[in-house]
Amino acid sequence: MEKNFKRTLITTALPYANGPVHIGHLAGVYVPADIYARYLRLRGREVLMVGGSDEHGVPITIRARKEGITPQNVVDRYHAIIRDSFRELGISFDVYSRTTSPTHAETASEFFEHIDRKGGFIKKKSMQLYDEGAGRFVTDRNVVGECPVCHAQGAYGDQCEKCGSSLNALDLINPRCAETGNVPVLRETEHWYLPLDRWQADLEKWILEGHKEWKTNVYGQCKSWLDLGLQPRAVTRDLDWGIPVPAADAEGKVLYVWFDAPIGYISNTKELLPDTWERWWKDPETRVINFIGKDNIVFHCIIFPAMLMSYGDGFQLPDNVPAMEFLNLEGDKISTSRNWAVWLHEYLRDFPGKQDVLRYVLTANAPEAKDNDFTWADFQTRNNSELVAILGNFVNRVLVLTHKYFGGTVPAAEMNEADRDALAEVARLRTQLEEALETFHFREALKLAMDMARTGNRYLQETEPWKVAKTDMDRTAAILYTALQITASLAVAFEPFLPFMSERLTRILGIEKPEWDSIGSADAVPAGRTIGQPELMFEKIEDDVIQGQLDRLARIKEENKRAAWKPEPQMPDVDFDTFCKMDLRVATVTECVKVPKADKLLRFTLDDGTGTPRTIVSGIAAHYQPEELVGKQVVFIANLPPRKLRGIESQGMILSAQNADGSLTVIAPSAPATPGASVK
Ligand code: B3M
Ligand code: ZN
Repeated sequence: MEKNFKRTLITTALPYANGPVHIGHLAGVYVPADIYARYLRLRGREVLMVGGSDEHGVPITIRARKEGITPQNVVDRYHAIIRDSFRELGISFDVYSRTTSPTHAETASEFFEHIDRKGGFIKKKSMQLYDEGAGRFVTDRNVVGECPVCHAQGAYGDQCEKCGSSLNALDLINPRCAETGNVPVLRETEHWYLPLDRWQADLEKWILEGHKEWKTNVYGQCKSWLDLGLQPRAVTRDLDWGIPVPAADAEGKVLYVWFDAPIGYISNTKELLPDTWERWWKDPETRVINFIGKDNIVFHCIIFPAMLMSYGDGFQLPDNVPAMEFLNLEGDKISTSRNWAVWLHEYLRDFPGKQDVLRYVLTANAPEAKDNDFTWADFQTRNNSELVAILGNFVNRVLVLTHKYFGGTVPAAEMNEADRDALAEVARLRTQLEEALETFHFREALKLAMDMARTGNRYLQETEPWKVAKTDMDRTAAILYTALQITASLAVAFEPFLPFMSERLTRILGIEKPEWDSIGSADAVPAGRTIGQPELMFEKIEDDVIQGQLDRLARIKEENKRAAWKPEPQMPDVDFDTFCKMDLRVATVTECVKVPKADKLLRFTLDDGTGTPRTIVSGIAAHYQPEELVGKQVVFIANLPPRKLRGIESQGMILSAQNADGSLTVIAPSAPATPGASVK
């Protein structure tokens, strides 16, 4: 298992170009993959990091139809946003392409044809739902109806969100097409299937015996799929958006998005390296690592490997698939459709120059072994009490003191045991850091890098150069020399995590090419070198900035509540006579005051046309100031038996509407009506 590989190919799940990327994508895939790629490069290893947008699939066509634009318009828009925001966050892709590229169409088609020629598919006829009005087959996601399991309404063709059951679209009761509302009919269709069952034994051997070192969540998911017994999976769809199936009798059919997307890793490598791409895919000395989220495990560990095996020709299977769990936001599941997310492009706009802070917080909270939560309060604390108070503080003190005592020139020094111990501690942490990174334990790795900064702070606290400088400049020189070496170690050790800080710090220290092995070394910054002016590496983030983000989320919650609101179900019928017994009338408010010691109650005095003022107590004080109602007209029920509320006799009930947000609106005639007029 422990093989000596020559090079590492890092692939990152291709995000769907039907929306921007958010912190969940970043924490689960792109930040850890980038840390790993940067680390390997620092160690001088041969690395390629491949990414790109996933531009096919049903959600893109739904979005396009909703907005009245073409699917190509949708993916053009989001591909640009995603690509640019990744770049700005410093995700160091060697290539970031897209699955609508010509190279990809060619590669994916050839992949299909090759397997087809080898007899690697089977063809099967089946009945599928068809929308005659729209003239197309309805995909499982696109049909809604009554759940056959729990009988909830609004279940999707592939899943009921009420009871969580996986469904077969054909089993839905009273199915309708979600977009058109049409009732679908059954129509026969024929598709290509990848017979996964043929690969069952090979996959078991490869994963269950060969990759016991995989993360427990990944290994466990694979095992349960394999234990269930693999079934043939359709790899084509009846759709008009996607790569046309390159075969006879395939009119109106495209490759299933999960067939074409992983091939995107290959196409994108090819696009970057048209002549040498095979080295990265077919050489057993290349180690392939797939960074993905947990919902993509089966596709990367079972289906794509079965595709690669079917193709043959030396394609290498991944050596590891370090899938992450999910990141939540303020206690709720991140959701693109509910806009419940921190979007990367918005973060970059709201926090210019703070890319490293986001990278830091997402790594410190990476959902490695279980789902985790991102909160703005934690974001602020980690910035203020870790980045500013520990790392920034150490670096700043060292740079400032070097300028203060030695005019910015690294002093020559005679190190003592304490100095050497401090550097030895940093070197020891480096070994642990390597171990953590090599095994994909990124949170632990970041903590170890932070421990190096803590070591630096402790060293300064113990040696107190600001005191020693009053009596012994030789000793001060040795302390600052040592502290500068630790600073150089930090600049390198943090490069995978905080590349922007690292870049500034190496520039200030005059380090041209950061090298991993220099961490803990005693001569990374030689005596006699003049270093740059001190700069603050991190700034405090104030409460009002955090509050602004929390307010935004609160607004989204409100909007979602409103959007999800549904009118109450209609009540059972009443006969007309019963209705006629209700005496509804109009009145003018002549007086309205708060009822003392009752938060909710207002006391109304009404002119109901009888000449005798009528008193009604109503529970709407939370929604109206009493003054604003005086002079207005209301509708009330006159013939309810009087009721005592807080000692006041209430003679009827004022009608109001209960809104989606829970507020109440008093019902009034649309134009002035005669006080006492009956409402018919
Ligand atoms: N676009 C699904 C996702 O974003 C899919 C990944 C493709 S990786 C080849 O979760
Ligand atoms: Zn159900």
